[in-house]
Amino acid sequence: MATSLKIRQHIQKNGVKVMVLGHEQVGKTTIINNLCSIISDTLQSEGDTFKFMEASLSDMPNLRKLMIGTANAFILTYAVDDDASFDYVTTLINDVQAVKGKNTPVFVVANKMDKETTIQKRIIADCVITIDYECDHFEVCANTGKNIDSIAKKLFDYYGKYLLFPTSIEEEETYAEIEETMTKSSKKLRTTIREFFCIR
Ligand SMILES: Nc1nc2c(ncn2[C@@H]2O[C@H](COP(=O)(O)OP(=O)(O)OP(=O)(O)O)[C@@H](O)[C@H]2O)c(=O)[nH]1
Ligand SMILES: [Mg+2]
Repeated sequence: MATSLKIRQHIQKNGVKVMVLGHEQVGKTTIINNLCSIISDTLQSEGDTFKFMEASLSDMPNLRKLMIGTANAFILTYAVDDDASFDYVTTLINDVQAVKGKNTPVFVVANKMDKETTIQKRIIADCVITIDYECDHFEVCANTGKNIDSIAKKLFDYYGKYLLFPTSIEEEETYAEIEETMTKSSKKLRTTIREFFCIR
């Protein structure tokens, strides 16, 4: 089946599972609460199209890998006043990419932008995340909700199209696939008949 159609069916059935990971106390729950209210305002429904799961899991690498396998998108959070939480995010990126490959959406979120940090630190963090790891990087303040909407927008960029009706390209792909399947099965039927009647 065409890949985009498969993704659509999976998402319409199961929703988009977004895993929010990071060190303890970096603001994961506050970010999720902000995202849920933005998403329910945007979609005008309380439905669970986007399902957020939160985990710290610093000490349970096997469980972390198991949970990573079930998610569709990742929000990896650190706090700008906690250097260890940034280092942990880089470990998480490696874990996510090892399990899900490089095409899974990974959004790295620098939270607590209201706290003190330097411009050098911000630039280095941005280069590491966007250039070395090729992930999206957002600077937010979950306490005030500042810039959380850009994370929501990015989630919609990736998965919004699967919540709408199929595009004409997807429909064409499906028809082409049905035709191909029919051609294959009619060939198989012809061969079976020929074999049955010993026709060469
Ligand atoms: N200054 C500041 N504090 C924040 C911000 N976001 C969250 N906090 C505070 O950080 C603390 C932890 O926030 P949570 O959202 O519970 O963090 P968490 O990562 O879910 O924490 P655990 O689940 O316990 O690991 C709370 O006291 C929040 O008020 C922020 O943008 N700025
Ligand atoms: Mg929490």
